Formats: sequence, C-alpha cells, structure tokens
Amino acid sequence: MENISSLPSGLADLKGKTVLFYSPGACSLASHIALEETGKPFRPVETLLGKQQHLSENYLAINPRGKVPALVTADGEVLTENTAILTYVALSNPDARLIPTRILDQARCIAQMAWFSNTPHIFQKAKFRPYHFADREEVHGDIREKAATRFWECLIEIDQMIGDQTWIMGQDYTVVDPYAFVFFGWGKSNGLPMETLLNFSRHKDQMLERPAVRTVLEREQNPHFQTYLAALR
Ligand SMILES: N[C@@H](CCC(=O)N[C@@H](CS)C(=O)NCC(=O)O)C(=O)O
Repeated sequence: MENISSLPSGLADLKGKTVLFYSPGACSLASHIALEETGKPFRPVETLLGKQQHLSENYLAINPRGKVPALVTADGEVLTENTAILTYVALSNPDARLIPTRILDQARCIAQMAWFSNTPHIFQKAKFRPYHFADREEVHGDIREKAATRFWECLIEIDQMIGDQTWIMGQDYTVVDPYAFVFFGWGKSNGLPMETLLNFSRHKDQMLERPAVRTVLEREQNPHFQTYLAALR
C-alpha cells in the first residue's frame, strides 16, 4: 500500500493517474468506494490521521486544511470535500451509473450528501473533539453527550429515509450510498445498537455484497467493518 510518506513532495509527480488520499476508517471511505466502483485505475494513497500524516508538509501542499479525502485528477488538479469528489467521480464516469441523469435528481443527491457532511459528521466530530466547539473543559462532557444523542438521531433518520427502498435515493445505487455507509461504521464502532436499525442494517449488508466495497474495506483494513468482513470470510 502506497503511503504519503513515500511520495516525493509537490503535485508535479502526481500527474497521469487519479490519486485519492484517504485514511482507513475516515469519511474518505465514501470517495474511496466510489472511485473503486468506476472500475478505472487510480492511486489510493494512505494518509494516516493517527500518525498526523494529514498535517505533514507533503499533504498540506495538497490540502492546506489538512483533511482527508483529497483527490488529485490525472491533470494534477486538486478537489477536496466528499460531496464534491463524489459528485465529480459520478458525473465524470457516466458508464458507472453512480448518479441519476435528471438534473433535479442529481441536485437531490448533492443535498443528501451536504446533510451528511454538515450534520451527522459534525456531531461525530463534536463527540470526539468537543474542544473544537468550546474552550471551557467543564462543558466538554455536555457537548459529548449531546453530540452522541444527536448522532444517534441522525442514524435513525437515515434508517427512515431508506425505509423499504433498495438504496438511499430509491431503486438505484448512487454515490450517496457509500457516504451513508461511513456513518453505519462509525455507529458500530461507537457501540450503538446498529442492529436495531433494520433498514440501515439491510443497506449495510447490500453494501458488503458489492465487490468494490469489499476491495476497499480490505485495502483500508477498515477498522469499523472488520467483524462483518470476518463473518463473510
Ligand atoms: N467536510 C469534509 C470533512 C473532511 C474531514 O473532516 N475529514 C476528517 C476525517 S473523517 C479529517 O481529515 N480529520 C482530520 C482532522 O480534523 O485533523 C468532507 O466531507 O470531505
């Protein structure tokens, strides 16, 4: 597995093939799966949050915000934010059918992904990093508690939006599905009773049946899905 520490610095050397910078278990999983679903070759480059590699000089030259994911196109252009990367991957690979063709339906996918990015993701962040939301340590416990409750409510909302549909947006698989899958994994690792969310659990099982999803989970050695993968082996 290629790691950012072994890359020469600067973007110039990255031209020629799409590159994805990801960290195992992070929200970058969504973009990682979407790229794998296209069936086209790309370079996945591990950028370990746990080793602070997202704050290395090499990575900050690519994404000065120091967040994963970041995508570098074959032309050497950088794109950040899951919502943008997922939309770009889907629209630039129409044969992979990862987004509806009707513009209004495409906008609905973007709306759903924007909510993932600005709501459940932020509650998960607040649960683990309350110091980003308040300086006074005495309120961090309160922030953690409220964020955990609100994160769980988001998972319930995702379960309800799936309902008896096959995928998040309806009959067809879209890039919205791997993004939702990220939150299932986080919920599981948070120790939440994910099995009680029947629709979301079915969605997770369907995701695990997809070859691209299995390939990426194995490549990442994604910590949130190891028990499910072990049961499938
Ligand atoms: N809104 C961004 C969020 C990116 C983000 O916060 N990524 C996290 C990993 S899940 C990260 O890189 N965290 C590193 C840090 O905050 O230090 C997106 O959806 O791409």
